[in-house]
Amino acid sequence: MQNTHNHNILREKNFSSGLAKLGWSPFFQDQYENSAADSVPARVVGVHRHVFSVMQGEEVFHVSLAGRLYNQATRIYPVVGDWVLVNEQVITSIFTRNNLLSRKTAGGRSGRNAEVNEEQGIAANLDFAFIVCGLDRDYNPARIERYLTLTYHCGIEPIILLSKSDLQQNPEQFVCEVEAIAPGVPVYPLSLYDTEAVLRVATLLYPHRTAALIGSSGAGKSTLINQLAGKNIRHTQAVGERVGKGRHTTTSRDLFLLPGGGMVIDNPGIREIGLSRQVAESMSAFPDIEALAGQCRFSNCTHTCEPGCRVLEAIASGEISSRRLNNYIKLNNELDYTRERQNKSADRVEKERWQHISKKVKDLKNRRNQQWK
Ligand SMILES: Nc1nc2c(ncn2[C@@H]2O[C@H](COP(=O)(O)OP(=O)(O)OP(=O)(O)O)[C@@H](O)[C@H]2O)c(=O)[nH]1
Ligand SMILES: [Mg+2]
Ligand SMILES: [Zn+2]
Repeated sequence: MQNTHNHNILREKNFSSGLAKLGWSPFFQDQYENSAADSVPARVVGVHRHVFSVMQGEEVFHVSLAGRLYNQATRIYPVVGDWVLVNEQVITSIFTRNNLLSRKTAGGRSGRNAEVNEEQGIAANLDFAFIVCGLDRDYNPARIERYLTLTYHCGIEPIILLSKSDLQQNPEQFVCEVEAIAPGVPVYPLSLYDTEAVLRVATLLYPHRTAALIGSSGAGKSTLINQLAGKNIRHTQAVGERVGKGRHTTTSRDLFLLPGGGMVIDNPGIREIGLSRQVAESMSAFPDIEALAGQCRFSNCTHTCEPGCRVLEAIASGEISSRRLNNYIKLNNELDYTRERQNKSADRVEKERWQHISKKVKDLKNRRNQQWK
């Protein structure tokens, strides 16, 4: 039977080189040495509801998740890039992650009691996150700042790729602009028609490194994967041809092993990156403004009109651009909105609780009245 065959391959102990190719490191080896002898490590390369594709060596197997893990209160669910232990086509445990790229989901739609700010894991154990932003109407420095905040918060090194550079006369101008908002972060132009640029990305991933591609729908993430792979392994589609409510061409997250040795994870475009409270509070994309804000005369300074505002001084002297301050303030406002929503939902929960209690009291009264009759 196919399953038994798979399992026998999985059990082969001579896997070290195969694992290294998939990004295995001493961090995981240490964990493995303390684990049950009859399970083997594998890397999650695809998640399809309750079926997980895992890779071991060159082969991909489809496995399920042990009910015990599924029902755990902590609910650690494998994501693409995770290292897991597999025994008899079942994932029996998930290795502690090096890092996890995650974002806040809007929540609340799936049920009244759904958490407003649920963290959704995107990918685990990454060496980089490639923030892909097209130099077409997708271009939006404020959005890049938000992606940066997200990656910093997750402890993942960002690299910015300005795709569709062929659509601009002077792409270097955009590179400079983005470099100014992302101090110390590599920013590269990228184009479908520029093999050298694609090669540069491939080199960043060699050997055995893993990167996730994030960016809006239509930014060119899958196009890049196809170029790195040297063949069409991902379906792509022109922005204008996208139909239906989803609009996203890519709908699944998958990890691909590239011929050059690296690994990339394709993601569906993120329509809106919700920042969780902790992320927004960390605000790491604006360390310059944060440092200045700490020196303002008033501790609750809004940096809009207050006397003794160090941030406004820095803008007057040209140290910081006013556009950058605007983005900082916008992010702050979003944080307030998130808080407000959290509080609102707490109020609603409280209200519902009281409605429930008062109904019970009413029922009880009615029953009592009936007894007396
Ligand atoms: N001119 C130009 N067009 C590009 C380039 N890269 C991608 N495109 C086009 O942009 C469109 C969208 O590309 P995709 O790769 O499907 O975008 P995506 O980021 O994967 O989108 P989702 O899967 O929806 O998240 C396609 O029509 C591509 O041909 C580029 O470098 N130059
Ligand atoms: Mg895609
Ligand atoms: Zn101030």
